[in-house]
Amino acid sequence: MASLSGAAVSLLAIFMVLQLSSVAMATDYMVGDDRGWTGNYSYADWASKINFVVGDNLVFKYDNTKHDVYIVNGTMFQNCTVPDKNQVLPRSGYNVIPLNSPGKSWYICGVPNHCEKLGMKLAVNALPNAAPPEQKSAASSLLYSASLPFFVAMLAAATISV
Ligand SMILES: *[C@@H]1O[C@H](CO)[C@@H](O)[C@H](O)[C@H]1NC(C)=O
Ligand SMILES: *[C@@H]1O[C@H](CO)[C@@H](O)[C@H](O)[C@H]1NC(C)=O
Ligand SMILES: *[C@@H]1O[C@H](CO)[C@@H](O)[C@H](O)[C@H]1NC(C)=O
Ligand SMILES: [Cu+2]
Repeated sequence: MASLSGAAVSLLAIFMVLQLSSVAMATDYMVGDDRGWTGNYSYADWASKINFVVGDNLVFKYDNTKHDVYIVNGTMFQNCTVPDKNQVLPRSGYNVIPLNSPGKSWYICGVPNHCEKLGMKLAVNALPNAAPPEQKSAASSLLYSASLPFFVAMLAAATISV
């Protein structure tokens, strides 16, 4: 009957969501929120309110006629040392940087004085993902395959009764 196959479809939808949820945990963080990547803003304060996790993305949104983004190391961050120009991220005004590994990473603006005078410097500490993605997806696919015979039976019942 219609309601039976409807229930089967909802069940399938639920399990698809369960499957997806193991990869949908990553968060995109707009650096500086509505201000974006600009001068006279405390990126230390901004970062201190967020628990970054491996898999999250940093999104740098900026006026590309005024600013740029470099990935640096801790020493260069502290000294506002700008790397070689060829290391600048594509000056598109919108750079998405995945936090691929746990630990600290550092970002500065390379325009003269913007790092040291305007505070355009960001340090982020990414925590390891609580459960490794492969563990989570293994658990949900186990759930999925365990429920599959049930789902097939419901679908068969629905088809037969039409
Ligand atoms: C930032 O602050 C400095 C000093 O207060 C000021 O001269 C400058 O115009 C400001 N820059 C921006 C982009 O707001
Ligand atoms: C940071 O990078 C500079 C330039 O590449 C290098 O000389 C320095 O040793 C690095 N420092 C750390 C702590 O990795
Ligand atoms: C960073 O600054 C410190 C102290 O001001 C200085 O001793 C050091 O040489 C600087 N390092 C770099 C890589 O510029
Ligand atoms: Cu800048």
